Amino acid sequence: SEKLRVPEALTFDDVLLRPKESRVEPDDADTATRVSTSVELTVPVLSAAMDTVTESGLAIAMARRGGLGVLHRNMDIDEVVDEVERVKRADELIIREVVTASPDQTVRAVDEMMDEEGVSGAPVVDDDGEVLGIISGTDIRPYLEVGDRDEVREAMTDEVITAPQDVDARDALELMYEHKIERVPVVDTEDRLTGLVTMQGILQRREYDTAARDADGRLRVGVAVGPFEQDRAAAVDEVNADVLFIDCAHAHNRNVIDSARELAAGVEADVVVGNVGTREAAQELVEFADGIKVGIGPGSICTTRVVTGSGMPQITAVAQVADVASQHDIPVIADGGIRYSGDAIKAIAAGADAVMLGSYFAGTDEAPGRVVTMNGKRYKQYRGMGSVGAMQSGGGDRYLKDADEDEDFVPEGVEAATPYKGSVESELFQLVGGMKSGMGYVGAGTIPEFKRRAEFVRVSSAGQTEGHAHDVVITDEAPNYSPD
Ligand code: RVP
Repeated sequence: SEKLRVPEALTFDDVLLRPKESRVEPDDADTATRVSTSVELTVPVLSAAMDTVTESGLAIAMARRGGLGVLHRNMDIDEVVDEVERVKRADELIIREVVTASPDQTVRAVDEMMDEEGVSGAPVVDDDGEVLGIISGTDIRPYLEVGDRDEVREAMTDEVITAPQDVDARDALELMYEHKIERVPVVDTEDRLTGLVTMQGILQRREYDTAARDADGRLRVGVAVGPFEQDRAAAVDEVNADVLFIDCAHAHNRNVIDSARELAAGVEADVVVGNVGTREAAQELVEFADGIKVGIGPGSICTTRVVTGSGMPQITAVAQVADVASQHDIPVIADGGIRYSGDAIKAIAAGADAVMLGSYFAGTDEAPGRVVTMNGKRYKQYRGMGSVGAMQSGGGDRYLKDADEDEDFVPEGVEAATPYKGSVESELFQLVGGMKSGMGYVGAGTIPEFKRRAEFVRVSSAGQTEGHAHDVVITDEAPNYSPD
């Protein structure tokens, strides 16, 4: 029958990169890429827009290390606006939420307050916000010991060095060196406090020299938005979100496309649209999208393929979309199914410009949720956005046929646990390190060159078994490998 003459579609385990002559040492491989037409990253990795993965904590960590976090949309619009602002403020030169002391507080109260807030000094301001002085641990200690004159007004340094509103890092550092101080309050023309620059903040910005930053030097952040959520899109655009991700399980849908096109036209931010997995879908999206996200059913917690009988193995899906998108110079993001660094670099070989991961990051400290212990091993919760739990707790209409009807869903995801992994820093180091080694095996020093040069070979199931650790008992855990 004609019906049974079907094309083959491949996924990660079906292919390997064919090794090629190389002069590229992994350390020298440059992973710079684009996630959307105007947003560049030094690290081609995104964390998934899921309520057990990306909130401001992980988004800050990702952007500092050159990647991008995409905030999930299981929260109200004002919450996500706060979250965007949190990321945008994280590495700002001028801290805007300043812990202040008042002149008639006791030094003991200020000491406790500074302890609680985790700061080692505070500007002292009057009721109008005018800066009267500055108080630090060193000012307080002797007063705590002696204990007679214990008002802040007595203990503070009142010859306070301030900076004007347009201060830059260089000026601020000069003031700090000249006066041997570690923090400089920023004031308006009437001496009212508008912010604070700290030595620690300046050094921290220097430490993250490959961070993903916008034109004003603030960290970049992505935000997931439903295809029909014009209000959410406008609100996060207003607070300078860098990339909006139209978040839909099947974006090759007329209503979704029409609405997404309108939404994209109304915002300043770049707009990535997904998910899709075919050439025809890509053809539609290249008309208006600034990036295309690929993945129909590959996710670790995703049951779309089993529940609906549809999907597209991820390597073929990425390759099909990239064939079309590359002709229009639109970046492609491979979303879901990545377990190892090798999968990530295979996705790029298939044509993706960047990869998005959920389960890989859900177990880190920076992801929301607490650590639980089962059978003596530590885990964190990880659930699909189309799982019953995620859909019940908010705007999980990604998988709902009718967004108004929030009972009786047909879930397309599961609720699970994933091994606890510690800080995201070492996870990202392993992921990106493995990807760079992959670039070395193919002899490509940059991502665009790698995409041109990479070739696949088809792997049999015997070949796949051979590729994993086999016929041994693993005695020590490797930081980047655990057998499934
Ligand atoms: P993974 O990295 O394999 O854990 O996959 C994460 C991706 O899975 C997400 O970025 C999203 O595209 C998809 N997802 C999220 N929820 C669900 C679901 O409930 N089916 N799928």
